Amino acid sequence: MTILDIVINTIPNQQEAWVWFIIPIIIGVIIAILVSSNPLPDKETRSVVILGTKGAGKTSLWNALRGIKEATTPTYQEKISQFELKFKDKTVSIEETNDLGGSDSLLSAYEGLIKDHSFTYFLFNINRLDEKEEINSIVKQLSEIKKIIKKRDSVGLKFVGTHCDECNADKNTLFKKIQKKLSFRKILKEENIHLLNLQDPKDVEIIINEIVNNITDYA
Ligand SMILES: Nc1nc2c(ncn2[C@@H]2O[C@H](COP(=O)(O)OP(=O)(O)OP(=O)(O)O)[C@@H](O)[C@H]2O)c(=O)[nH]1
Ligand SMILES: [Mg+2]
Repeated sequence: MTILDIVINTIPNQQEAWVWFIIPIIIGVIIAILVSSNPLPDKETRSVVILGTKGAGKTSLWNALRGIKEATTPTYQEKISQFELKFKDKTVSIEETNDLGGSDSLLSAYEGLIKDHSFTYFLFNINRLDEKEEINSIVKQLSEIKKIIKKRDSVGLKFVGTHCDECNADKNTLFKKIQKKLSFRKILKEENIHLLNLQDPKDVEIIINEIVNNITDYA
């Protein structure tokens, strides 16, 4: 167990101000490791993983990628069967996987999802960055993802700040706020994050385009 693990495990029980002062440093260290993986899917990418906090929009994103227009309910674990993702004249096959809920009790299921050559989108609600529960959850989940990614070959990760439509700030201001809240230096670069409204098909198209145009066409 590293010092980082010890600090992460004590955070949920601590209410003192100093704990919240060091959080950007802790998350910043984890993010520095994560963003050193691939910033984009690539020709070797074989599976897509969508993780993140409760209610961030994981199921909404899976539904939008599959063209399903349904209201979502909180997820425990749902199978996502293999499907084809199209953008203009290109098609790629997305491997069967699971849609996991954002509860910390599902951290142990991440190991089976993040395989060699997988690309992870990590979702969080940008309007909840002032809430301790959201920050706790981000720390725990990123810490688990970091441990798994270190054991895998050729993996990538990108952050997705969701619910952009529910705040009044422009994207530049939002990006700066996220940088300040989540990383102690400017570790998080614009290439490492999307700021989206997942209810807007044009915003979802940004992700579809990114996956389809970077993945090998093996459908
Ligand atoms: N306005 C807005 N609503 C969103 C956005 N993304 C998701 N939602 C809504 O937020 C709620 C939660 O979305 P889900 O897709 O169920 O979230 P989830 O991450 O799968 O949640 P869990 O399965 O509980 O972890 C739903 O009512 C969505 O319609 C967004 O970008 N903007
Ligand atoms: Mg869900």
